[in-house]
Amino acid sequence: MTSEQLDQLSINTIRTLSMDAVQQAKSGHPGTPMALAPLVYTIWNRVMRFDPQDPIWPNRDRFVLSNGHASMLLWSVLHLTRTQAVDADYEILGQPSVSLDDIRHFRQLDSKAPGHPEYHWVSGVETTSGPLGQGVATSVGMAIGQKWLANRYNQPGFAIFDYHIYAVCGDGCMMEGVASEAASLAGHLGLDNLCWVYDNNHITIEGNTNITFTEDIAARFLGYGWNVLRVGDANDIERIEHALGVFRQTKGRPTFIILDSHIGYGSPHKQDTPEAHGEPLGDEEIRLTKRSYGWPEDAKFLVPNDVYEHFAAGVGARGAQTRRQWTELFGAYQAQYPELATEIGQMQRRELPAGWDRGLPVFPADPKGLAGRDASAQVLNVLAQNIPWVLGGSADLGPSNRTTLTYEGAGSFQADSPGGKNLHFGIREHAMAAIVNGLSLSKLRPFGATFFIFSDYARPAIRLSAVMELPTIFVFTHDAMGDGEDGPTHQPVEQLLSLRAIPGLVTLRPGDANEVVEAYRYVMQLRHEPAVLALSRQPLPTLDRRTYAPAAGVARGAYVLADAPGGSPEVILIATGSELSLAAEAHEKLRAEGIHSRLVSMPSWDIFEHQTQDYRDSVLPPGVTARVAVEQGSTLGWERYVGTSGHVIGMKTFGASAPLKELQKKFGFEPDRVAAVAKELLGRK
Ligand SMILES: Cc1ncc(C[n+]2csc(CCOP(=O)(O)OP(=O)(O)O)c2C)c(N)n1
Ligand SMILES: [Mg+2]
Repeated sequence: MTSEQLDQLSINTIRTLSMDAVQQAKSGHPGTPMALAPLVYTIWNRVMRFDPQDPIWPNRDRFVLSNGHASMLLWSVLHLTRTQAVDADYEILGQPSVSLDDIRHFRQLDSKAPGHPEYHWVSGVETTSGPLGQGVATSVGMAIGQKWLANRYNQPGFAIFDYHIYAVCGDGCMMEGVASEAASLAGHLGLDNLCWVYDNNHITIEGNTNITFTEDIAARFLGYGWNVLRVGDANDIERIEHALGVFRQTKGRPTFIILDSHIGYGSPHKQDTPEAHGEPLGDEEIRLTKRSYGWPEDAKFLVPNDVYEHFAAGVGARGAQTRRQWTELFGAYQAQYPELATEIGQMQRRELPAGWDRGLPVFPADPKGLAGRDASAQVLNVLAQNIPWVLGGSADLGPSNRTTLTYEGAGSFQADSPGGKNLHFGIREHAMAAIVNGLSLSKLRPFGATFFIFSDYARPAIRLSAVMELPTIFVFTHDAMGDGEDGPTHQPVEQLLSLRAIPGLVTLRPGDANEVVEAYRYVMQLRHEPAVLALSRQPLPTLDRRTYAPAAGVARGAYVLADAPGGSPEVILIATGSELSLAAEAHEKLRAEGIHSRLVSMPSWDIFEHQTQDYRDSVLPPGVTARVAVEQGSTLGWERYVGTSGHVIGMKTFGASAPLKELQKKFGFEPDRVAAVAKELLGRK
């Protein structure tokens, strides 16, 4: 067979596997894999430095399929390249990442060929995608990550990190705002390690894009400062390879390749139709399409042996060689730069360096206290110095969030200063969270920040953080009505509840400066869970830990801060964040009146839910049903802890624009009210 014939055979294998898998599953998206098989073939077999034997080799090129519905592209190449499976401890398991049997069970329970690309479920998937726009936005984080890693770790003669990031996207990704936010920042930062290929097929679900999407996309990306290329025929693999070569030569800006394609390519009745997007072709149409490819019409899930060999000779051989060279290089690097090499190893395994928590502040009791955001600033500055790969920033609210790293040498990340640890995301919350995901996928330890209310703008990417089990950190300040005069648009109500509802996401709302320290201490040790810190804008009294229990209790999600005599309360007060000191005052008032109350600080439902039943019962004894929860957020959900005979002092409406003191009065966040509610529950006046 000539090499052209082998190319074609490989491309048609991807196409027919995709068609067969979708048909078998009676669900999925055949048309785009049929159209983009030549592109994905070219990227993988001709260009990418990726070793199927070690899919987590740190200097591999990254491939992101942002139009995740075309997942059969990924399952096909992972299978055909015989990419190996890796487990959560980064051990290579000696079995394929995606077997032919997985492909036969496309979209079925337990198959390694699920509906959309799932990081953490299938080795070789670099990021979870499916919500359109997320993949490309995440790829910008990967590109920032590569630049930062190269700046810190590359040394003369040692290009330890010089990989590229390729992302494929469709009309949907290009319409989503998050992609625009991310592309704008990528252009500003001149990320020349990043290449997006846009599948310009003029088709989305509702029909031709002339009903929705008629902008001049080339002009748009030129406007962002990208290098814009066009390949007019998605079947022309030489042109595709050439364009990818131009990308690698281009310095100082990212590359955008517009690829004109035909969805459902080769299908006599479905090509260029929206039906090809998301419906099985049907047995008869599959036969006709296979005929048009010159493929055996009745063969199903056919992989000619030559195709495995062709991939082994292409990406397999190139990947093995580049990884071998890199491994040798890294050996010499270890000898010459042992500390840097150790850092790389720790980072790759998501470990913390020795002494990572050295110098974390301990705050003395102080009735005037400190704002959550100010305590956080001190902690972040310590952590970022102790852990070289902690970096992050805010969506233009650094001065308000207090997330700017201010120590000598922290620096700002810009095109000409890629070693900076302060990232400036601009007013782009959604892209910020996706970029934070991309940085975390690059094994850095990133944080992103904004006002808590605007977590809504970042939420889809925070959710993906949890889906992917990434240890990202989101620092959200102005977590309640503390920004009083700004009014209801800026006062979170349902945000705490909505984030608590995301499985696997650890949401923490610390109640004083020492709880902020302990919250960070807990979060830093997470390896597979993202975390949200909801912090106050206004000062909160720093509790006197000689009379109250130590803040280390934060690590259990909730703990008894102060108790009734003999540890047998008649009423329990539960509070979080800025309401903790208020509940503490109420507790003192009740005590002065001879009422036996227990004060519980509950900075995190999520962590508390993971404690043993014994521990949970020791904090909230089932026999004590008079319970009051106080939190400046939606009351919804607190029934879980106060039960049917308890009471929640929270928000049932939006807030209002006024000074905080007046808002606290209007909405009932006052010690007297808390004490009064407790007494009412006990039937006392
Ligand atoms: C954020 C988001 N909105 C909606 C969808 C549902 N959806 C999946 S594919 C698709 C159409 C995508 O069109 P395009 O990107 O052009 O893909 P093509 O059919 O050309 O492959 C839509 C609306 C989604 N996956 N993500
Ligand atoms: Mg399209």
